[in-house]
Amino acid sequence: MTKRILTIQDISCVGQCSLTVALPIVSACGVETAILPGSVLSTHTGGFTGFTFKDLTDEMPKIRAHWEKEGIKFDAVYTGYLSETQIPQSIAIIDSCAKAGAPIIVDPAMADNGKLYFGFGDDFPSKMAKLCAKADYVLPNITEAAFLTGNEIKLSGYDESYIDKLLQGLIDLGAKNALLTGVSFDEKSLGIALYDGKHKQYYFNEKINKSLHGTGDIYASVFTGALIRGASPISAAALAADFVVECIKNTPDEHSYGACFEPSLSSLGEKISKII
Ligand code: PXL
Repeated sequence: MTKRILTIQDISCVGQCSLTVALPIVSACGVETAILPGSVLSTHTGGFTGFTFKDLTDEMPKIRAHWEKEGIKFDAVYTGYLSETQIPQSIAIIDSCAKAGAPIIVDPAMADNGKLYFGFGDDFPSKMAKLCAKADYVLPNITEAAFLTGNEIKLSGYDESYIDKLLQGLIDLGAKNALLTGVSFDEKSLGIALYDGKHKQYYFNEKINKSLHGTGDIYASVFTGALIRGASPISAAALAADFVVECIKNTPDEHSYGACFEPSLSSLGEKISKII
């Protein structure tokens, strides 16, 4: 039977991130995708100025109450960029609308390249950590993992012991599995580390020296879609990494605000069929 997931994150109308990425990608994976927009912005907050922001937090308890009345439940919940007030609301929705045993996937989208995103205060990571505690899979980049675990941010020149500290810190928050993105031990490769509290696995790709907004959202969306279709966590993590590399390669230099994932969408379902 087709699975139905819920994804909670913002709509950035223009910018190839959050819901405009999650909805097409998870759907292309063959998974019904219900959405809950936490806010509507004219664009994302990275690289644009003067964007609009409409907070929809007030709608969240009303939407939850209706779903509770209708008995609407989800086979997984996947959260992304949220504002502070949307974190407790998301936890309440997970508690009442996720089916028993439904995987909870948390992308703590709040920081990159050593800095919190525009508008997030220094106390935001501790709030996001509460949502991470509910996660079956938490998917931070290195900057986010360092903020969440209170470790120093190291963007290069680290070794495995640093990655181990971040991974263990994420598990200590309460997450069942930590999937860390943007891991690199040398100039040539970039990849992920997956840790379940006992075993650690890595997957690497060639490093492309191009950083594009929204690639974390593309990564989390492919991972979620593949996992819910039945792929193992490491094969979903690897497929998502390959997909992001393909999208970055398909993005012309003059396209600066996001990654062009659209040309790769049509082959995604077939790629998932090969790994399940
Ligand atoms: O890609 C993460 C993201 C999502 N939504 C909004 C953002 C960002 C990153 O900056 O600004 C609104």
